[in-house]
Amino acid sequence: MDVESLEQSIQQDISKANSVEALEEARIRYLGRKGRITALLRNIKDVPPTERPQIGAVANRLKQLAEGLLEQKTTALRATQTASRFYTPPRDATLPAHEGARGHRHILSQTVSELKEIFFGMGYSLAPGPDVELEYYNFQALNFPDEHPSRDLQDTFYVTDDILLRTHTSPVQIRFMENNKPPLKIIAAGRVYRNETIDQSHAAEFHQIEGLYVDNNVSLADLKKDVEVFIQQLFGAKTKVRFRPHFFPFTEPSAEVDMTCFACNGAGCSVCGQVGWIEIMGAGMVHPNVFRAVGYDPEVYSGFAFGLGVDRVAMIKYGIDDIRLFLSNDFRFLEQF
Ligand code: FA5
Repeated sequence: MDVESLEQSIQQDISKANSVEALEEARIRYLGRKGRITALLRNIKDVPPTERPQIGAVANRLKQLAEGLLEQKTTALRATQTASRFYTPPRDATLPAHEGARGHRHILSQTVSELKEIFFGMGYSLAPGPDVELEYYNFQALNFPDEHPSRDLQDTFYVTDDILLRTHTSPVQIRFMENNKPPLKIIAAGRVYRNETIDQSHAAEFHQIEGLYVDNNVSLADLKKDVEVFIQQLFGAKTKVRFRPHFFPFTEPSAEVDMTCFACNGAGCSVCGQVGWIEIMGAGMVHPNVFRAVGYDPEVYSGFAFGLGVDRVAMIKYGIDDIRLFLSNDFRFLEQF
């Protein structure tokens, strides 16, 4: 038997073993039931008695060597395994950061904020009002007579006979005037609901901003000035504004307000249907019956009001050709803004 080469291979095999499994294989190879050192010890009985002490001593030394090396290696392997569980690869602080998916405000909320800021800058403050409204505030106090066909102007979602989803932001005028005395200059912003046939420019749920200014000597000229200042701040100083006579039960005289088309500057194009103008809001001088409903004397006070469609403004401003996109929840659309 070549003791020296056996000793060498024990040392090599154990030092090469780099996993618990490889180490176990090495143990079995030398110290297992059929292992080489085990065989050496078992075969002692077959050698002549005079050689037995010498062979026995060699076999025991190899056994101790193998056991010692196995124990050392086991401890070393366990230590690296424990360490590797806590190990995290070094970080490269110069790599660009991962941009996580981040949300942002909806384009309509952004537009409402922008419009509010313009009005705040013009001296208006914000008045609140509910989406679910009494019929009285939405219609009656705003001079829509009972059973009058003017109520059909706005097809209504009724909750009960006298509760409905507001069809416009004008009821906030009544709520505010009931609780405050002039002079007052407010805007109201929020959702409105109409039982409409939906198409490219008509939604059943859309957004309005209402304006109301009441004092002793408010005139139509004041209304025109504020509307003009607002539109020019939003769309640029070159934008022109015109008032077309119209009818609203709660204003007299009433008007629809047009601005020169942002796309063709008034020349006529497909955006404005070749007319050069785009309708942007309804407006007028507060009707005396509205003042009477809130206990104001129409001989003492006068005022103007206007109501604009926020969705339409956003469509004009950002060149969006279908109002339905706003509530479609389509990320490809929303992510553009
Ligand atoms: C009104 O709602 C009046 N309350 C506005 C008003 C207030 C007039 C104060 C006078 C004084 P009108 O129904 O025209 O008016 O709606 C006002 C604006 O809302 C329209 O100019 C338009 O921009 C927008 N609008 C109306 N219907 C829809 C709809 N179905 N979808 C999207 N926007 C609409």
